[in-house]
Amino acid sequence: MTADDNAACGRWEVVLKKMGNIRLVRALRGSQVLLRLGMLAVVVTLMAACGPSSGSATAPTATTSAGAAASAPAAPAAASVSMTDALRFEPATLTVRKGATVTWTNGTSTVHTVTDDPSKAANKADAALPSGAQSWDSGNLNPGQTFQHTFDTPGTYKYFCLPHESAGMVATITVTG
Ligand SMILES: [Cu+2]
Repeated sequence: MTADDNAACGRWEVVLKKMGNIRLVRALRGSQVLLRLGMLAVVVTLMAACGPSSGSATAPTATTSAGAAASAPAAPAAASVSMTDALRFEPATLTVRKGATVTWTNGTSTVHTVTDDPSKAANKADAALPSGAQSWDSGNLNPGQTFQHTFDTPGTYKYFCLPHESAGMVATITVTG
């Protein structure tokens, strides 16, 4: 036993004697139990002394990594396209995820359509569908009207406006898996 250990033992003896438990002191004297108690007291004292500083140093910091991961770039599940007075779809190219619904709004003073049907295209290249996807045609959309289509098949869609195909009113939507 070292001097420190003896000192620790001495302190415990004093405490225990004050408690009037002399027999316990005699039973413990020379045994490892008293040494362990003394070391435990030192360790507890050190932990209490170091607690505040080490606690603040290792305090968990707030993290937003989970939120950042959840908002990682991904094709949207919904999107909007407008018809313009310049006889264009805006945006002319768009990427959405599988299952997304796109809403077209005719904000012009002219009738337009949203058509993806090769059989109705003057130029077959203006209409394209992934294999397995059904063709569609909104029919005439008067000023202020809207049309929606949901894309369940991934791939590239090229669509056009029937009255304005030759004017270049053609656009593309890419649907990601
Ligand atoms: Cu049009």
